[in-house]
Amino acid sequence: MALYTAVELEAGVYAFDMDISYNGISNVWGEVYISSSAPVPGEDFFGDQQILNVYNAWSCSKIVHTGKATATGCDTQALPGQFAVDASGTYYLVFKTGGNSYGTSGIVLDNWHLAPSDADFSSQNYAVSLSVDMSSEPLATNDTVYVNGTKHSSGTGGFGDWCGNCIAMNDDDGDNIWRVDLNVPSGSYEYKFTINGWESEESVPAGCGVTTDQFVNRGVVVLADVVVPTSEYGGCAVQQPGGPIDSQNMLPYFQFSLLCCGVNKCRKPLVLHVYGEPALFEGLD
Ligand SMILES: [Ca+2]
Repeated sequence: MALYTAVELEAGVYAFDMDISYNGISNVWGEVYISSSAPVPGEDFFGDQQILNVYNAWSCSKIVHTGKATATGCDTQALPGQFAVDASGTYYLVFKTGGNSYGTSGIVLDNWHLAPSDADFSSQNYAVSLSVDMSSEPLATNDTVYVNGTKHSSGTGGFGDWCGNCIAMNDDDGDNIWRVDLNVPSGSYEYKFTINGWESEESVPAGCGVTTDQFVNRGVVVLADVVVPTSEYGGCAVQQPGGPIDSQNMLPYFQFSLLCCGVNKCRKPLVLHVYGEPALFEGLD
């Protein structure tokens, strides 16, 4: 399930945090996203950027926590909860969770807080790991899979400026998962996977792509080292490990008191949505 709210943001850098407590969780994950598109009821949601890995029973063993969501220790980014948006507009702040056991007291969220940050993402390079599953795409012996994408906004670096055969991937172990590790300046990029330069290219599904003019590409915002989940060639990433949101899998208990924002750059929302069901939190302030 997920909870979300709309916020108006100017281009800039922001820090998100909230209070959270849980006790004895198992087989459960919780993540926070920011996205320029709203969640659609009944569909899974991936957002433009994951901004915080709050808890994850598979990759983070901490099962008891009371305090800031950025302090669970489960997010390995340099600046957990911090992110940048490069255009002003309406964004959706989404908390998404799923799994088996929410512990003895449920998971209590409180004091959602989003404020401008003075973190400087402007001049750093980060590692980006990309991978694509070619199992469903027949390849000849000498075929090579490439990444083709945008250059950095400064004009240099990035995803190869759609050059064809600049960024080759490899499948040395022959398991049909092609990988490449890039080192790129922070920023927003679009890209897609191709075969033998531009000999053929995948069609990225609109549901997990970024549409620019008539083109649908994959998108990634690089503000920290990032491992992009493996997608099928021409497909969307498989959500790991939580799987699609299960509407039956509801948290036993939620408590909110406040979502506040920094001066001038965003405003308090009046409505919190439970995955498209706003009435539950109407009038929250
Ligand atoms: Ca491989």
